[in-house]
Amino acid sequence: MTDEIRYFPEEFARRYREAGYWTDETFARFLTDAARRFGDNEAVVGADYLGAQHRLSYLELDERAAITAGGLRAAGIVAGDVVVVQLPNIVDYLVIVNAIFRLGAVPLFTLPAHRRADIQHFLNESGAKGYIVIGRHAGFDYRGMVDELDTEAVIWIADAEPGAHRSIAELYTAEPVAPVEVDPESLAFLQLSGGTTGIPKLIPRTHADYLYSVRESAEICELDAATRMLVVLPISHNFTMSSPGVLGVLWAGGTCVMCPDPTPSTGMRLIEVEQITITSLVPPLAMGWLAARPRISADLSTWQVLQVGGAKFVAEAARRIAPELGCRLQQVFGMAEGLVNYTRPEDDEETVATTQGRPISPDDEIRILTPEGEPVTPGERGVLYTRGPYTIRGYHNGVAAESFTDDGFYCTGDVVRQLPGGHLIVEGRVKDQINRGGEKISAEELENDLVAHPGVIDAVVVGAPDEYLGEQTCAYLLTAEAGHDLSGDRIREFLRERGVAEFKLPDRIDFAESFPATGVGKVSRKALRLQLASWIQNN
Ligand code: OOB
Repeated sequence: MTDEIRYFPEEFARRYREAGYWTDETFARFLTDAARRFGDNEAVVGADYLGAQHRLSYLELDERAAITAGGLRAAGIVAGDVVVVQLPNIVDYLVIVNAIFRLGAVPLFTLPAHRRADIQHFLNESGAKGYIVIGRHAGFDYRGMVDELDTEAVIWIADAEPGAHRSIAELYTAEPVAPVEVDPESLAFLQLSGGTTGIPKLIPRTHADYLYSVRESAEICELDAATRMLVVLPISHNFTMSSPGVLGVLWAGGTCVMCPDPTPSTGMRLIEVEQITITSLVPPLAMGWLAARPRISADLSTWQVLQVGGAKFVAEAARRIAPELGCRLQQVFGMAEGLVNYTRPEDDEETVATTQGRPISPDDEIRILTPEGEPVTPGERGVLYTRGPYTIRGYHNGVAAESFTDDGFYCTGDVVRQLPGGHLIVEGRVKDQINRGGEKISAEELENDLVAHPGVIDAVVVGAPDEYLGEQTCAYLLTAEAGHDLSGDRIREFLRERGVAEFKLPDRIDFAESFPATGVGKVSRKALRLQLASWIQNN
């Protein structure tokens, strides 16, 4: 199947090709090319879906991906087909995703934390032909969830009950297949947007645009064949995937070490045992690791870099990283839609502690605008708009077109200011999203789920400051008068039954008799936020 959609206007595509940003490289060949260059180097270390430990070389990983691709093809998966992937950080993740790529098929990366409502939406919205999911992980049984899905997609459950579903073991015994030829400017995979609207959006990334960001990220972060990355955050997240992430490591010939859980004790033990050089964390985890360091006796002397991103890392915590953990900090401010900023190895300590970095590419165009859409005076704060060689021009199926300007800039919804050297400081945001320690929650989506309860007349969701998470999620509910015995716990239970993921459940639920209104009669989220902030301070 050929992919007729052009993801960038030709004028820009030509420019990015001529600048050498976009090449003929594709994800179909990615691992095979790496195996040719790095053969017997260790590519991945970690557990498989049954808990058995593995150390796979580049050649072994590529061979497994070739066989798995054969299994997918035998089941009818062909180029252009979408396959939803929901796996934790296990070695199978890299085998399966590279197998999908090899066929020119299109993985859709979901998080292990997603639940039925999200997965159903992703299956529908992408027209997926396959869904590959772990059976049981972190106390949750995905098999029960799978049985409630309404889909025609072929489903593979990692450790399926015999007879009930296909197991991924079936994929591991086929005839190997060679990588197919695909257009480098066609769709490579679908990534998920953190979400600001009522429905989670799918982000179409092409081979050429994404590989450019992977190669440059690996260069900026100085990865090479000696790199040993501890993979703590879910691989499906753009940060862990490509900033520089597992793809950056595989491009550079290094080793990805899968971390089974994000606790500081597990992480630091693995840093010592596996001689880790780099890892990445969201701010709450970085704070947790700082707090735990004194009581963990681990030799962390190989550890060179800790990347922190996904949410604002406060300068006070940033300054503690080098003295207390013994490694260098790198701040990362990125988005699955494209633009990624890094502080650089050559930046001075103050820049690393107080900024969120500068863009990857000289052709990342940055506009910082006032609410009226005028450019701010340089150095002043405003809303960040961006366009460039790896930033999307639209969402999958054309949804939320209002997030893009007529001339193709993506409105990030982040409020930033830019220093003369190009570094950005994230100051806040205008989008209707809660950033709960790096996990993004759309206020509108959650409000829609809340008003689905028969006892709820209206709902407003806002973020409130939280010392650990940065923000917590608070829901205000206007309730019907009688007949419903409501409590926060009952509401949470209702959301769970609807298939809403645990990380989206409100931390606080308040029942209100009315909502403060703005002058134009809309609910004032600002007033609610202030009310909450003062409540939190006094409790
Ligand atoms: C990363 O990607 P997403 O798509 O989950 O979320 C993007 C949003 C940004 O628009 C911004 O609001 C926030 O997350 N964000 C940060 C930040 N990094 C991301 N806000 C403040 N400081 C930071 N350092 O979160 C993501 C993607 C690639 C690399 C790193 C993070």
